[in-house]
Amino acid sequence: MRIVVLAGGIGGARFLRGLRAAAPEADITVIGNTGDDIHLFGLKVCPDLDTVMYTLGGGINEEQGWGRADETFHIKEELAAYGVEPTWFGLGDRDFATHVIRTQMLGAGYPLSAVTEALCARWKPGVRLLPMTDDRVETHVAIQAEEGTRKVVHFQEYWVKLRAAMAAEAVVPVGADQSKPAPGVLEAISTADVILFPPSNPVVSIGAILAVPGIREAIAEAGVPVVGLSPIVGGAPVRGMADKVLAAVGVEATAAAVAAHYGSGLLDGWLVHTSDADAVADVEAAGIRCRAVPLLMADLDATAQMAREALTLAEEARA
Ligand code: FO1
Repeated sequence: MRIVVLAGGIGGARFLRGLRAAAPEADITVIGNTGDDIHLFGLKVCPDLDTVMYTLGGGINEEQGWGRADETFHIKEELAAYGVEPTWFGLGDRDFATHVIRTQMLGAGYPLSAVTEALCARWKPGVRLLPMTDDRVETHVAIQAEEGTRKVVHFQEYWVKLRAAMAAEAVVPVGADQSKPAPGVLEAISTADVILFPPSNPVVSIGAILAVPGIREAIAEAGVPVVGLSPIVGGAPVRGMADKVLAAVGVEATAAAVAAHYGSGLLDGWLVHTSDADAVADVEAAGIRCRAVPLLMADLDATAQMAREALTLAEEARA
């Protein structure tokens, strides 16, 4: 079975570990979000691609959900000693090697998709990891500055430095509208047997991927079941601060509202957590099959069970 998964960072990567366990025979292609990418110290950092690669490749810092295990931060400390900014983004020594090689290969003319393939040759994630595009896309966030004027900051500054402490007035994947799907992306979608939206951030992760012209249309026209899993449980994100960016796009932080945001034009099925069973009727009324199942990725078995539920709902929607 060919499965295509649109994935962001931590939530998407953890879900993929469960999916691999639930469907070991499946051929899984991940379309990874690159809107979180940031250029630091002359290096290109791809947080969501690296989180998927490290998580599935066994190198992730498990508690954090990002960055490498067994990390040290000598380079970061030395840069800070020189007074170089930013100091608020925790790049570890092991992680720096990934960004050095990526930047070196990009500088030699390799597209991001080829770089990602080369990095995955080491990590062997057990899935095909494709960036959503080879073109530069970086999500920026408009916030209310002190003196009541608006300021635009890079998504990572909003997320990591500012901890999303203030409302996001607008979230823009800069460059998306001029970008093209990376090689293999549209082909993977058109040959998929099922397409999954894991519990990634609906705005800055799944939303950024859908903002690449051609991807949303390809999914809508794929003619195969598209099933998503709610990242919102009981009116709040299970992890992260998705509610902050959902508000920026006028979407209420509820399981039903996120399903409606994706729309029945995209989604055939939607899983909500058992505590949100009262949302099932609303989602079904929107023309999307819905089921309430446990959606907390407490461990591999729980996550694998979620993946099985998603694949089962997809088969019901296919019929
Ligand atoms: N997240 C943080 O909250 N603090 C950090 O210092 C931080 C550093 C970092 C370095 C590399 C990387 O790949 C990810 C990193 N993240 C950090 C997570 C990152 O902001 C998020 O994973 C995504 O961008 C959102 O999904």
